[in-house]
Parts: sequence; structure tokens; C-alpha cells
Amino acid sequence: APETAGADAHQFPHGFLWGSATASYQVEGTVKEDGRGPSIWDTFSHTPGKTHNGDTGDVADDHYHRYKEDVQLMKNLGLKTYRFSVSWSRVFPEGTGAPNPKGLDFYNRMLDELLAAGIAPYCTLYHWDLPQVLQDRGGWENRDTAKAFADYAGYTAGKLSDRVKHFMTMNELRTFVELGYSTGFHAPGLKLDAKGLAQVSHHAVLGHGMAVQAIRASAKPGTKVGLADNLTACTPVFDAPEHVEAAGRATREENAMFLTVIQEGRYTDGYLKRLGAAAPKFTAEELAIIGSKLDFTGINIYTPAYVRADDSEKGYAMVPSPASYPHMFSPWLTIGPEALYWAPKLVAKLWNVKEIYITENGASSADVPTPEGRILDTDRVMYLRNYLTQLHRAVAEGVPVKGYFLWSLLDNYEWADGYEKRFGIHYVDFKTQKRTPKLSAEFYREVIARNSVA
Ligand code: GBH
Repeated sequence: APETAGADAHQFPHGFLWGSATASYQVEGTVKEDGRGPSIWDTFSHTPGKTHNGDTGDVADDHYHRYKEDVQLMKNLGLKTYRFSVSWSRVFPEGTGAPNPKGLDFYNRMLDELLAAGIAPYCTLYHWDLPQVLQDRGGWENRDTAKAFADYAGYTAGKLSDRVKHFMTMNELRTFVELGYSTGFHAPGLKLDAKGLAQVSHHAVLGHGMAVQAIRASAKPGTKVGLADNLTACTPVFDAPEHVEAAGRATREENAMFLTVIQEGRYTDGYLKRLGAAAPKFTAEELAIIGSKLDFTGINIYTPAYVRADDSEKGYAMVPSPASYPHMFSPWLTIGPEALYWAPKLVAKLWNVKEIYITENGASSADVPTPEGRILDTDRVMYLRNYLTQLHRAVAEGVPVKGYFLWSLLDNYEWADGYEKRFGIHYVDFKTQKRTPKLSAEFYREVIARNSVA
């Protein structure tokens, strides 16, 4: 019998895929080698005043050169799977046209290393690093970008699908659309009005749908296609039937411009009514493409969006967090473990989804090394333990979550927050590139070894 109390209390199903995730611009560095073209994040991060401390991804984790060492870290954890993204402008430096074989070579080397370690690769095709040349032609404001994305996605999946069985078209549409084109906090740093934004958003979901079709046309039979969406994780304020029902309605309506139109192939009446004259231009044919059936749905879950029932026309109301609500080191990262129970449960129920992955979940911590050089991130361990316990609750009820990708394997370039906000379970000394497992890495290794929340 196990010595540890309750060791088997939160056992996951056999074969549950424990993973971790990264993204190209956040870890690779090496932005000028082997023919890579610049992306909008090179431009944005080098524009004064846009990122914390003026930090850029020029070096990041130097993963481009250290990928073997990083796969070894994955092996030490016992990871079953790893989610990475391909840099579009490595493969097509001009965004379209002639591919750059050296760009794909890097991913080929990395994939061989992963497969030799018995780790299943999950590949994201767009994690926000649009080739700059396409931005010069309007970026996602231009419908042609959707077609260019589908061409790149189809080409890349065709080349990699001998070894990659799961592709995600895009990561977090809401983030790159809203932060890139409305608040301007992310590349390309634009501030469009509501109508402009709705059109960008439409081109993004169209690009997703066109890519689904292009991947299906070029990849080996049996290749699965999905996305990694940061849906607004509508969470009942507490578990009472009226609030649970309200959270279901809210999940559909609050995600109308992204996951809902992708799952249903139509914009909700509520969405079009809310936008009025600012509604995007679209055709029935485009909606059919956007609604292309997915093999799996990936959701990134960090924070809850609390919902309560009310008698408004919508039948629900969002509940804002009071200033005293606890959060991790990033102010936006409020703590609500039960979001990892409700989000997959509601997604499965609303759209009859049979294969769900948690494509990201994780936390920032201040991560100050002790004099001995240890990183005792008890806050991150607390966060993960509580979220995973809620994920277990969903899986135990039969919600079809097949895997979980912890963000992130390594401390890395946290976009506009630069290197200040660390999300890794391995500490990276950005002066020496030395990797050190944090307490949370030990915790996660234990979870994986036991297939149970430790
Ligand atoms: C994900 O974004 C990303 O996929 C990943 O690349 C990233 O490193 C990770 O999570 C950790 O952040 O500036 O106040 O407007 C998470 C979702 C949505 C969180 C936008 C930050 C901006 C808050 N992100 N949000 S604000």
C-alpha cells in the first residue's frame, strides 16, 4: 500500500496525456539564422515603449540551439507529449511563395529528438508570429492573409504529418485579435474601431477554417486537426442549477466571435445584434468553411469568468472580480481552479465535443532563487494542484479530456511582459541559459509518475 496519504484518490485514466507547451517566438531566439524572415513580433518588440524593459525574443531560451537539452528536460519529467509551434516566417520568409527548406529542417531535427524520446508532438501552426511582409499588406485586416495562412498550414502539415498526428491551426484567436488590433498591447499594436475589429476577427476564424481544409487535403490520412482557443471560461459563481445554466448560455454568447462560430458555423443572433452596424461582412460560404468539423478542441484555461443567472434578455450576467480577488504574479491571472472543471464540461455538452485537450494551463510566480539556487515556487504548486484536482473531477465524470499541457516547460519571453513574468517549471537564467527545475517540476514529475494529482 502506498505510504502517501490518498495517493490514488485522484487517479487519471490510463494513457492520459501529460504534456507541456511552448511557442516559437517565446523560446527559439535565433531570429536571423537559416533564412528566417522577420515577424510582427520582431518589429513590435524592437519598437521603443512596447514591451517591458524593451525586452525582445532575439535570444529568448536559445531553444533553436538547445532543443536537445530541452527534450532531455522533458524526458526527466516523464512527459508523454509536447506542444510546440512553428514559426511561419522560418518556413516562408516572404509569408507566401517559395519555402525555405532550412526553416523546416529545424523542426525536423527537433521532431526526431522528441520521437526518439517517446514523446508525442502536438504542433500549433500560428502562435501569433505573422510574417512582417504580410503585415505590410494589412495583416489580418486583409482577407488574403487567411488564404496565405491556409497555404502555409497545408504545406507544413504535409511535410510534418509523417511524424505529427495532431495539428492546431491557431493559438488564442481572441488574444491576437483583441490585443493586436484593439488595445494595441500586442503586435502589430493597432487600435481599430469595433467594425474594423469584427472584420479582423472574421478573417482570423476564416483563416482557421481554410487551414483546417488545407491540412486535411495535404496531411496523411488519420491526422487530427483542432485549435487551441482561449475561450472565456464561463464559470458559475457557485454550483446551483440556475447559475450552471447561465454559465452554459454565457459560454456560447461570450465566445460568439471565436469558438462558437467555429463550432456552429454561424454567428449567434445576439452577437450580430450587439454589433449592429459594426457587424463584419461575411458570406454563407465563408461560414461553412469556418464551421469545418474539428477532430478535437483544445482550450487554454488560466482564469475563471464568473457568471450568475439574472432576468436580463441574455439570461446571465458576468460577475467582475473585486480588487481583493487573489491572483498570481500576473495581475490578470486570477485564481479559480473550478474553471478547469466547468470549461471542458460545458464545451463537451454545448457542442457534443468528443476529444478535448487542455492546451495550456499554468501560472506566473516571482520565482526568486534561494542562496543555494533552488526555486521553491509553492504558489505555482498550489495553483497546479488545485486546478488539476478540478480537472480530475471533470475526467472522473466522463468529460472527454484526453490530455493536459502545462504552460510552460521553461521560463520564456512573455510577450509584452518581457522576461519579468516567469511561467516555466524550469527556471532559466537568461544570462547563462542555465535551466534549473523548480519545485513545480518535481511536483509535476510526481503527478505524471503516479498518474494522479500528488
Ligand atoms: C497564453 O495567453 C499564451 O498562449 C501564451 O503564449 C502565454 O505565454 C501564456 O498564456 C501566459 O500568458 O495585458 O491586461 O490586456 C494567456 C491569455 C490573454 C493573458 C491576454 C494575458 C492580457 C491581459 N492572455 N492577457 S492585459
